[in-house]
Amino acid sequence: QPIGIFDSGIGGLTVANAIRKVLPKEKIIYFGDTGHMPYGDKSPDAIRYYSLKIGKFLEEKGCKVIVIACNTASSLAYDDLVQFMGDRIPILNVIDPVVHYVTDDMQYQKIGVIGTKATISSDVYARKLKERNLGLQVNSLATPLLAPMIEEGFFENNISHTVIESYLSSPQLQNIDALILACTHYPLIKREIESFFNNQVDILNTASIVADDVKLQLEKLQLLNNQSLDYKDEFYVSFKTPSFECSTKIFFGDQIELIQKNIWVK
Ligand code: DGN
Repeated sequence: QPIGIFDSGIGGLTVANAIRKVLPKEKIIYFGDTGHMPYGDKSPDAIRYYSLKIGKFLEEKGCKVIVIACNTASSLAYDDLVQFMGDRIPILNVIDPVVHYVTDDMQYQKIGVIGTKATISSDVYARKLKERNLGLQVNSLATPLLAPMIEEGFFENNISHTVIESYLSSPQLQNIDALILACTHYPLIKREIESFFNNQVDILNTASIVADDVKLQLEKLQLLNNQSLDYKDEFYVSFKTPSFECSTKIFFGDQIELIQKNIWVK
């Protein structure tokens, strides 16, 4: 049975890629809701509706677990997915593993969080972090330009340097010990962020933290695939363009074939 992974678009491929590295024997079915992205500016109800439809699609595809590889959907739709289908299929989000990682490491006192408007206004990171460590100072900042900028291929160039510098110079992010990249697009600008902080701040690569946790959860649930099977991963999008297909290379490492799938009308 495959692992189902979904995101608002192709940014979640950074998580799919990290999962593929730690679990090379697992088949992946990915759904990117490119027809509705960006989720970061949508209403909470819309994000919940899209996420539930995608969850149902992945369940019908026979997935043994669903990984919400999108911070925005994890912030707003995780509880709904658990409520509507959690008794049939385990649901994993990208926030809890990072919260555990940060709070198990007691050296941090002041943490920064950057993500989409929807993720930051949900305040879910600050709430979950403080539930586990009341003394932790959490400063969040919405950085809505970053995901579209990366998706357009603007990273490691003058434009991305300027945008990143302008956001990270914000007073909220001064004197932090670590920064959570609370958007699945951001691993691509990790190096630029590290150099902005002169490598003095831990920039948390959430994709690899999530992938390690997925492995742990599958072990616990005894759902790991131990045989070497001949399988082919499947990548679906709700709207396909040549530019999306091209961009898969920057997020996944390899350029992959995308299949357009309408899951909204039956
Ligand atoms: N990939 C989404 C996330 O992690 O929040 C953000 C992309 C978007 O919808 N702008």
